This record gives sequence, structure tokens and C-alpha cells, in this order.
Amino acid sequence: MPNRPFRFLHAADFHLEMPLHGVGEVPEHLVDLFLEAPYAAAEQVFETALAEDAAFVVLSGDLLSPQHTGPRGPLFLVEQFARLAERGKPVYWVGGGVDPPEAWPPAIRLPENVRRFPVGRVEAFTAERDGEPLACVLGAGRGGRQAIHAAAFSPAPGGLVTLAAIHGTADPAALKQRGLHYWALGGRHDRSTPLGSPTLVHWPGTPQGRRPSESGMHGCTVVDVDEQGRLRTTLATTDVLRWLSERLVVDEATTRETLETQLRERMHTLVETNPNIDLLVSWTVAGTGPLLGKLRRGPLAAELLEWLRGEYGRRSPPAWSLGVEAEPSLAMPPEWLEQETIRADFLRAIRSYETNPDQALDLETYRPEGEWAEALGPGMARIEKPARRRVLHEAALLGVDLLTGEEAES
Ligand SMILES: [Mn+2]
Repeated sequence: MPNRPFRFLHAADFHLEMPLHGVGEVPEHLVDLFLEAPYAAAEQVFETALAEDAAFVVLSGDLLSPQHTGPRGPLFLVEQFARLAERGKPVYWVGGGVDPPEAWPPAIRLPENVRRFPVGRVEAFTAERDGEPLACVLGAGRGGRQAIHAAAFSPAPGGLVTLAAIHGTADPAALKQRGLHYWALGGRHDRSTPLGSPTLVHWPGTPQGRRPSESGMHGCTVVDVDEQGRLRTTLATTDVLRWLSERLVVDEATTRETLETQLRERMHTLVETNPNIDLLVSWTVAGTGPLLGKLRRGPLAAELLEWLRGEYGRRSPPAWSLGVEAEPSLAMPPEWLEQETIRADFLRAIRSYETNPDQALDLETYRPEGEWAEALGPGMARIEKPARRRVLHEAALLGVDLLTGEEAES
């Protein structure tokens, strides 16, 4: 049966309760944007649905924690939903970790066009246009952290395009077997499509990156469905502030001047490829040579940062540099292990932990009291590979850095 072509919009993880974070200080001219970005980006999602004339909108959870936003969050969503209602566009919203249906404040009424899914069982809605069915939208809220139960989802009879809205992760192979057209997933802040046709499995990511690690473009996904029921996804960017992580490589011959030229050239490329949006750039310098040592210690990193901020950070739109850091690398002369120094003792101890996986790290003694202890969880004492390898590597880097004198560097 040929389908009627249509278009819908898929978004998730607005996290209206979560401001931007992960930086030591926010310059005065970016403060408002830091606070407003989650709302501004979410508004862009609804703006996109209207501009692209999506038949309906699928929201895959973690839109807001009403407890933490206070009334502003729910009132904002109601206002946006109402804009879609005016144009006859339904919203299918499945709850995630922070937004199960019962978290919604009962005093704020959701517009009629919003369909919510129950927790723990699958409910099916039929999206229509002019009285004709366009698609079957399945969804189920999940309690706690249980895995997605793929077998509970089945395609609608008669070949009607079927979507499933779920918040969480699942094995794409298990989802593929169900024969649905589209898995509208939520819960990952990066955009990803682990499986293409004929079953599309897709996370649109959060509309707005929240911290330095959530770098690159963020937005929502416009999905086009053709007569054959084939789907095509397109990113619509919605972020109002973009985090970028840039890595430069230097060598023995690199001088401060050539590094400045590299920074300048890269910055121009960033501004060109990310036009009309405020940028937050973290710089990492890798490679070899004396300049790296100078970046690790001494005023060079701070001076470069000051220069970058002066040159690019106060333009409109600004490209604000968050930091300039030398990439940690453990390139060290082998004789360091043989010496009669504290550094050598330390490195030998690290190596012993590396070569004897049964030797417990015994980090329990360093475990802080109170709230932090809870955040770290009980597993800290029993760190497994590859976390164990990473911890040892970080410890070695830090130890070498602290136990190596200035002269030894040159
Ligand atoms: Mn989330």
C-alpha cells in the first residue's frame, strides 16, 4: 500500500532544568546566553516544526524536570505546544528519567494536542491528516533504568508507517528485528543513527550542548517519509551557543609566533564553518618540543588565552576561548624508571599496578565523605579495566608532572 508522503519532527533531551556548565568562569557578555540557552534552543525546535510544516512532533523524553525548573518550565512547554495546537499538529511525548507523566504539575493543563504515553506498557496513537492515517506512533514510558523491551513493539497492520518513541538505549539489532520503520529514541545528548534503512534507529541528541564535552552542532531531526515508506533524516540546528574542542599539533621547531598563526588560522575556519552563532572553544596543544613544556608551566598558556579572548572573544557573535592546554602525554625517557629518585619509585609503583591486575588499587581511603561519596557510588574501590588503566595513566601523568623539576624539562 503506497503511503502519503509526510514529514515529522523528532527531538529529545531539552533538559530545561539544566543550565550550561563545566567552565570556571563565564564572561559578563555571555551570562544571559548561558542562562537562556536551553529555553532558546527548545523554542527553536518548535519554530522548526512550524517552519518545516511537520505533520506532528515526537518528543523522546527528558524535556524538563518540573521540580527543578519551577513553574517556568511547564508554562514554557504549554506555550510552545499551544502554538502547534493552533496549526493542528499533535505532539507525542514519551517520558524519560526526569519527565514521567506523574512529574507534571497537576495545576498546569496540557493542551489537547499533547499525547503522553503510560509507564510500563505500550500505547498506540494514529497520526492523521485530513482524516486519513499517516502513521502509527507507539510509545512506552520506562520506570527506572530498565532496558527497552523491543518485543513489546510491533508494526501496525496494513503496512502503515510505524514509529516507536522510547527514552533509553537498546541493542540496534534487537530493534531492527521488530520490523518498525523508525525508532525515535531519547537519552543521548549526541546525535546518532546506529542503524539506517529499512529500520531507522535514531537519537536526535539535545537541542543545546550543555558542557565542553557536548561539542559540535546540536539540534532536532526533520524526518521525511516518502510514498514507499522510506525515511530520510535531516539535522535542523537549534543551538544558540556552540562548544568546540580544537586540537593543534606542534613540534620541536614550533615557536610561539607559529603557534599563534596556527591558532589564528583555525579560529578563522571555525568562525567560517559556524556562522551566526556564539562559540566556546577549548584548545588542546599536542605533539613534541619545548613549547609544550612552556605551555604546561609558566605564563604562556594564560597569555595565549588572553590574546585569543581579546582578538575574537568580544566580537559579534563572539568566539570565546575557554582554555589553552597542553595535551597530557607520557613520552618519557626509559632511564627515568631506573633512577634513584622519588619519581622513579613512583613510576615503578605505577608499573607494578599495571602489570598485576590483581593488585587492588584500594582507592577507598581517598573516598570523600558525604554527598560526593554518594555521587561516586560504591564501585570506586573496585575499578575495572579499562577504567583501571585510565586511572593509572592519569596518575602517572600527574606524578611525572609534579615530580619533574623545571631543569629536567629542557
Ligand atoms: Mn538526558
